[in-house]
Amino acid sequence: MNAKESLIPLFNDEFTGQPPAKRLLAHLQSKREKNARLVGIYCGYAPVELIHALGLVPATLCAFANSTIEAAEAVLPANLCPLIKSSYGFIIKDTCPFFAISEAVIAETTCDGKKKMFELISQYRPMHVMDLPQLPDEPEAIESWTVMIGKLKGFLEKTFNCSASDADIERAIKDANEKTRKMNLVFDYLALDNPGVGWKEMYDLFFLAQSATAAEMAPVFDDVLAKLEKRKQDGYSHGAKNAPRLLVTGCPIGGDAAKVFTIIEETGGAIVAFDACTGMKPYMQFIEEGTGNPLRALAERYLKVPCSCMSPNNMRLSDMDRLVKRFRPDAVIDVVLQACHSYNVESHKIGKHVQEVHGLPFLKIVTDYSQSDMGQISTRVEALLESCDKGGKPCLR
Ligand code: BJ8
Repeated sequence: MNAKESLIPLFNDEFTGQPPAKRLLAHLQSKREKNARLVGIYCGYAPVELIHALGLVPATLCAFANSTIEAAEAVLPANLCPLIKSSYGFIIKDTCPFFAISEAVIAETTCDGKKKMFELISQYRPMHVMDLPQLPDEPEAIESWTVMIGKLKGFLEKTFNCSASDADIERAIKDANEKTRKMNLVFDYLALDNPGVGWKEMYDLFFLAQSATAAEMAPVFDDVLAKLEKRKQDGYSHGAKNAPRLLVTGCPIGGDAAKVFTIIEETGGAIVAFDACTGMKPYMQFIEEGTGNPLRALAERYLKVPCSCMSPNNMRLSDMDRLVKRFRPDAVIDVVLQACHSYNVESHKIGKHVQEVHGLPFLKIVTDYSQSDMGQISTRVEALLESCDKGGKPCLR
């Protein structure tokens, strides 16, 4: 039996090997059985700490399946981002199990397509739209976003007939910081020369942590960290030893878009950093504790989410610097979902930064949720990995 066959999965349960959403759904259903009430979220700007402080549970809604796009295109234009089309298709086909058990939805004014899609689905659940300031460096931005988080609090309190004191929010902030701290201990294992974990197991963790509190995650983290340490001691490497290390940045990736991760690993690359809202972005910042104004502390943390809807989005470059320093990638891949104009335009700046400041090869992949471009992506990733072997620094666009 080789090392891989004898390996104990990080999550060794009835959901092992299944899509990570199944384990998350089971977690949320068990919460519902204990009378918890759920709030649907779509975006990295939704302040989940506030939801927890109110005694509610955040549920990330479905957005990553090609199968719901055809139905969506009966209403939405075909040349729209697949994430928006898929989200909408799930709602009109009534196939998102997380939406089915959510009693309200939080939306944000991020990109235009999402904003307009939210209008269309607002008829299905009580919805609160947060007006996101998009010039984060302007002094009014923090004032405005603090007000918006306060308005969200009012909406949730009214809709769910609940309340949260400053002390409740402060407790939720501490819990979130603990989750961030533990998650970063896991990330330390990706920074090793030969990481002992691949994208699927990382996604098992990312998915569950979207909704669970640090207290609920504590036994999971203990177990995962112990297994990762054992893998390290055993000299286990998820892929080939000394495989080229890839930092993947860009649009959120999940479900059918995760084909890119599969291709990278099958082509011989090791993914060492997941720079997206579906990966490490929620764990890049701590929230200031004990400020006396926890809503503002939340606003400060969420204004630092480096989304391409922000202008300028300088945080994305400084986060990139931190990630490159910590995870030492040999190349960077920017994944842009088709018709996502903001990430697509921003890609030029990211590529230039990666090559000129860090001297790393850069590959931009524009894709959707179909599987038809897998061969072409595979060829381009292979070329990138070869260039890493040769120490080349091409820009493959
Ligand atoms: S905070 S990245 S989760 S908006 S990919 S729908 S931007 S056209 S998903 Fe996102 Fe929040 Fe930003 Fe994160 Fe529009 Fe682009 Fe589609 Fe996007």
